[in-house]
Amino acid sequence: MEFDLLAIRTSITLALLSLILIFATAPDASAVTIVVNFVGGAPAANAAGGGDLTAIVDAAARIWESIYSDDSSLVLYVGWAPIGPAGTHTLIEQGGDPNRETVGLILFDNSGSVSFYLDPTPDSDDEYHLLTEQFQDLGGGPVNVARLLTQPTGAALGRTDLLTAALHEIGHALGLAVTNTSFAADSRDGVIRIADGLPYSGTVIPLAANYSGITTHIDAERVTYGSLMAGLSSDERRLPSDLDILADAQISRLSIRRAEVSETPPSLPAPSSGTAPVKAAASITAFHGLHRVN
Ligand SMILES: [Ca+2]
Ligand SMILES: [Ca+2]
Ligand SMILES: [Zn+2]
Repeated sequence: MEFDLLAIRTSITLALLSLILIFATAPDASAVTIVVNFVGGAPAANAAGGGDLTAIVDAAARIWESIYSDDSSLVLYVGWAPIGPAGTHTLIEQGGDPNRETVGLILFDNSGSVSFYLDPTPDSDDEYHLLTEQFQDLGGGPVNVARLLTQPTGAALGRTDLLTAALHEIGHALGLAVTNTSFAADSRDGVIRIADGLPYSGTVIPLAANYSGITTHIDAERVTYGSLMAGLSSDERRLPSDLDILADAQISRLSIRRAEVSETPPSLPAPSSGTAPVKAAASITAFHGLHRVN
């Protein structure tokens, strides 16, 4: 009898425990889910740091996932290939309402023309000693336009950060892609206007143009240096700025997870005071053509 009671208690406890586990491990009902699939290739011999491409792209995906609260999923195929520019993104499938990319391909260069830093600890930015945030009023109040980490140490010194390239290419997959029909519709006037309902509504994001027309990049000549979706240089890490976050939110009708934005990358709701001086556009000479995409 005593034994049976104990058995019953044990089974009730186990049942409760498994219920708790089910709830604890249930996926967030509303979250952007980015699934990363490695398709092959190996880094160039001049890459250093010892990190792994899939782990780095996964870390980049977690950063973007933490930013938006929509129930949406994106499958990304990633790999190394001798492409020339640091990274490329290609939209493979899109759909839904609102329209979003659902499947994409991201390749990183292994021709050796870019010397990548493969961060073995992609969840930590310890290799970069200085974080600079920039703010600029683009019509909707001073908004964060750059979260830039500089002063690299160790293997990060003199190299192009693969985590930054991954964050940048995922930024394309989340909306800023020429074949994305939402982007095509919104970019005809050369700017992305942040609509009511999003923070900093009234902000007008200028897009860069080149010989073939409007590009999928933020105009580095009109926005203070350091936006993730403006490009990237060696010896720096760029995290998504509020401007980058707003651009994809506007294009893909994504909701910004305001309650959780106080942590490292996004800090959307409260713009901090002060507009930092604009760094000379000369720094763009160090730009590693991230595009030639699409
Ligand atoms: Ca690290
Ligand atoms: Ca527009
Ligand atoms: Zn790009």
